[in-house]
Amino acid sequence: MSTHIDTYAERLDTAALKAEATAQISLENQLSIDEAYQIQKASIDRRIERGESLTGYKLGFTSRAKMEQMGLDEIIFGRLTDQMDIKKGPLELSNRIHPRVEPELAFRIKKDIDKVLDPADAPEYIDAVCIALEVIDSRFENFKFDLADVIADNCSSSAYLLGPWLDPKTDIRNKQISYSLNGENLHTGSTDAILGNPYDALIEVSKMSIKYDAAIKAGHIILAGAATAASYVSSGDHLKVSFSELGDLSLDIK
Ligand code: OOG
Ligand code: MG
Repeated sequence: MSTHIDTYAERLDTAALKAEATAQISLENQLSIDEAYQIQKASIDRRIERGESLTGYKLGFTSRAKMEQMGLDEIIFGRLTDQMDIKKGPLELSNRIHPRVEPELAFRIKKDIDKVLDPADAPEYIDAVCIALEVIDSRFENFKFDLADVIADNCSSSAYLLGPWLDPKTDIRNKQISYSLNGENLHTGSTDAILGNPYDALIEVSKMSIKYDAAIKAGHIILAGAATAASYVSSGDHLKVSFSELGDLSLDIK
């Protein structure tokens, strides 16, 4: 593996470990998208060498709200580890830089995905679905990045919180989402804001998996991407997201 891949992987991994922002890589080096995914993989491999295990993958920029908020419009994918699962919370701020929280849906995968799925195949691969929150925490200064930067930085992944797993046949289409912080409504949206149909997240992640040789296995979790913009959180905040009949998720910020 070439050294600049390892050097940047170490730089991003260290920034996450120390909760200290680093300069955008794009200010000094225009990485290709392939190189950015190699850096992502190498930085997650460092976590795996420290004892974490891969729990699945996430998609990013699957809704217009997110594309507009971050100024990027290509779908990206990142890797999730067991250490990112914060169960019920609270969210610790001390080991993060400038976290933001966003509402998501998650799928649990029933059998290994070894091809690009089409919409008709998707149900066979879904073991369960749930409502979820994702905590993103760019390792770059001022939460600013270009496409290659954010991919190298594992798509800003920091933590996730999953609701109870629901029957895979649960209707997750077109459910109203309302996101409030300390009792004040910040964002509203719909589960269909994710790609126009959240099941399409499985199609997209299967394409990424084949293209970048990132095996999706039975039991893996897939985060479909945020349905609304993300919001910064600070110590003492109480966040609540309701997903209509699918339920509510709350998170305290410590
Ligand atoms: C990149 C990650 C995007 C999503 O759900 O769209 C993402 C970022 O916004 O920092 O996780
Ligand atoms: Mg997300």
